[in-house]
Amino acid sequence: MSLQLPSRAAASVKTGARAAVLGLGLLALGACSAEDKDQLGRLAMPIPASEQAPATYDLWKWAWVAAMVTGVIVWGLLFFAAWRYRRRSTNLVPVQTRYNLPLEIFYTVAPILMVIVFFFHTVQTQNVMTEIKDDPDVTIDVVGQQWSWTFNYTEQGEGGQTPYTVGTTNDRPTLVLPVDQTVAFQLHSPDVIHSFSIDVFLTKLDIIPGRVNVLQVTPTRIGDFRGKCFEFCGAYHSRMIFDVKVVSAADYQAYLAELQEKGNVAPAPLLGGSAVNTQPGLNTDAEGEHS
Ligand SMILES: [Cu+2]
Repeated sequence: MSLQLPSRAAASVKTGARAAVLGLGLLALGACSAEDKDQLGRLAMPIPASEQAPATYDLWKWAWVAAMVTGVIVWGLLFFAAWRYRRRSTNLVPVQTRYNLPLEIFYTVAPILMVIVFFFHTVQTQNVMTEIKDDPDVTIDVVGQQWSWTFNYTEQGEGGQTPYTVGTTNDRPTLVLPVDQTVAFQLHSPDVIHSFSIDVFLTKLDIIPGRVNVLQVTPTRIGDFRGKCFEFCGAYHSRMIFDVKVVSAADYQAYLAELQEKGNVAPAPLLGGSAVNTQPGLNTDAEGEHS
């Protein structure tokens, strides 16, 4: 049984429903701040801040567009078929089609083509992300350890020494990077698998114990950002956050000099191992070691 309304009443119910949906939609959009709307436009991606980032951003954006187009076609065909070939009377069965060769060829070939296109663009993006130049401007040896980071500004101090910062679970470290310079991150782990990323760079790489993975990024925007470990690595994984400051070349040199002045300098990069377990702050019994 279906609800029968007089046609004029039905029309006004429809108009009312449409107005309500439109009103709610406008209200929802109106409630968004300009920042939210901007985020919607970027489909929640952070604003890219590296030379490599646009490749990931484009892949993300166009994958969404492709998915939406596919969705609209599939939903359209579904509703069209359901409506067009609906059962029109109780004693008449609609035409039962068992085979339709052109249609079957279409829905076999179309997804294969889509996968090929996605694969092609994914490989292209991956090539941008993993490209390694022979002469990066700056090399930073990064150690991801349970559960913080050590950043070694490799051989960038006086006399080829290495200024460094060490974070602990209690004390979030800061990574300082020069703008518009290619930075090679050499990634080390003395314990378990971690993953290194600064979200605005739209790239990341796993850190595997026993091998050195290299990620090269060229920051393009001065500012304060945030990085973190993207691989669940144990109880305090959530503390593996670090601050990132992208600064001018002059400010970068000043920062290195400051580290040097504070005595945060070593003859060679600190790559974890036994040093990690003796870090101040990691051992909760070692009261007072951590300031
Ligand atoms: Cu981790």
